[in-house]
Amino acid sequence: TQGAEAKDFKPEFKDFQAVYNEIAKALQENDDYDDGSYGPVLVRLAWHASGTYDKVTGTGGSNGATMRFDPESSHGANAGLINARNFLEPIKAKFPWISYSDLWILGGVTAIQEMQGPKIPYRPGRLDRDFTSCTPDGRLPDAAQGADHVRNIFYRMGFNDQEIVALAGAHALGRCHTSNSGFDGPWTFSPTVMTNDYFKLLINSKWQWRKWDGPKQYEDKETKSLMMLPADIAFIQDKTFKQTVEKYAADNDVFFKDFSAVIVKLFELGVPFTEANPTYVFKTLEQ
Ligand code: CCH
Repeated sequence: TQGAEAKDFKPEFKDFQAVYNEIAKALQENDDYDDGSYGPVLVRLAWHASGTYDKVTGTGGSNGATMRFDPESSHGANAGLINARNFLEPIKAKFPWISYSDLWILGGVTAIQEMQGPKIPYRPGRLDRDFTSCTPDGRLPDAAQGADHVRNIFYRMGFNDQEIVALAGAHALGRCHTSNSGFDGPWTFSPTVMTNDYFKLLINSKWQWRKWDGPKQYEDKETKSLMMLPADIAFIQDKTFKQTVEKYAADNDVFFKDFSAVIVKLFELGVPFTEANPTYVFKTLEQ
């Protein structure tokens, strides 16, 4: 059934689990990328595909996978995500029945679970759209800005303050690349493992401006090997945000539970599911 065309094939749980397994195996096999994993960049692809959503107009969101096309593929915020899209191409070739938009989100779900994160329930049903559905530039957050900007961006998608902080915990993963954003470095010491370390470090480390030629960013005073963006430091400068940072720094289980719930919400923004779309919880490769 693997090679069947979309029109004559009704995929079930086992078919999506097979795609999950293939992504998970490719993550293991391609351990020469960045800090040893394509996981973080897959999470970022799923987030940038989803985070264009505008609740007022109902435009954007993960339904469509419009980042395949110009102008969205060339938006500054999406620099470097070609690596994630290319990583998933052989998976798409092996399972042609899955839409790009379902595949990109499954890539994010797989990456989070395989990097020891919480289970992320998944609903298929997204359909690909063409370039005419590309969203305008400027819908994703600008890392150089602070709490007001972050609120404006995420309120537009329909999130509240607690949900914004929970989502930001994804910065436990991955790093900034001067070639993509101009910023440089990882947020945590274990950028390929999902933890609440982002929150712990925000609270417990001393953050100072880094002295360098690049864009304004923070470094930890002690090791100078970690970074925070101005938009990250906003979460401890703003009293309301900071309370939630403290909650997640104190309890990884609470963070994992809230992170799972809010990333499911992110991944489903603007997706016209019907009653016929079941929710799947995938086994990790280890299980
Ligand atoms: Fe992020 N993020 N992000 N981010 N992000 C970057 C990298 C990752 C902001 C800015 C940046 C979320 C929210 C925000 C990831 C997940 C999420 C980079 C570096 C910048 C800049 C890109 C580069 O140079 O390659 C800002 C600003 C916000 C909010 O205000 C949310 C929400 C999520 C997911 C839920 C992940 C993962 C990465 C690492 C990517 C990699 O390639 O390692």
